[in-house]
Amino acid sequence: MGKPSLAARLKAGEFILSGWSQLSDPLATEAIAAAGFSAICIDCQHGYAGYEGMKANVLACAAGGAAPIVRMPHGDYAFAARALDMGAEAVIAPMINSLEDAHRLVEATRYPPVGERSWGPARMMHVWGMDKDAWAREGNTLQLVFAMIETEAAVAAADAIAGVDGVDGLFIGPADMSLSASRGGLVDPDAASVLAGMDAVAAACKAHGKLATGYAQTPKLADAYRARGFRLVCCGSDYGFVREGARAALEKFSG
Ligand code: 3PY
Ligand code: MG
Repeated sequence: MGKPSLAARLKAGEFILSGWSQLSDPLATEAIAAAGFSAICIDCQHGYAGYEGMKANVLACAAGGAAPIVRMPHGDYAFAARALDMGAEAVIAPMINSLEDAHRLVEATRYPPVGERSWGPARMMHVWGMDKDAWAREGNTLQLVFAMIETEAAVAAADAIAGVDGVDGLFIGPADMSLSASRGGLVDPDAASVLAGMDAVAAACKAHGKLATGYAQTPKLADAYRARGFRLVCCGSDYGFVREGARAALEKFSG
């Protein structure tokens, strides 16, 4: 791989805005990369990609020059390992609410001695130009693992989760975080509970030398993350881009 990895860019202090693939359309993913997003998250939890969609969109990221990130389906650790084997530079795991969840995640996604990820990196060795010994040494540091903090329980456990060896960072889900804090009363990514969750995650990541990251439904939220030292913010889905583009075109053409 000629370009610096996502891991290297983040560890060097770069702030990265990532796009978001919900539609599982490789052409849309490639277009988002061409527009300048240097990373794109393929959402396999609430987006429409299954395994084949994930595969096609990882390749589309490569074609468009963006780092592929995969949000795995909730609790599907086998899928996470397959996404890493396919070429995800980072995996985002939804609903990591406890130390036990974090250990389960690490077990599936990290090679020994950190975890128990099973060996099968044929494509990865090719992409990174490494032989098996080099990949066994480097794989755990070239591919990132993020634990999603998106419930009250997860916020309470954020410090413990950030302290787990093999977890590279925490990733906030503001919609679920506000839903959990309000006991189902509201979904408001800009809610005070989300800002408090951001502070807790920023402090936990700082204490353990990990990366604070998150999803931003609005530009205001992206700014709030950035002000707190978050380094990777996912925003702007393909679905939203199509809807907003269509709305703007209607306004323009209807005079
Ligand atoms: C949330 O806001 O809950 C998310 O999972 C972001 O996609
Ligand atoms: Mg969520």
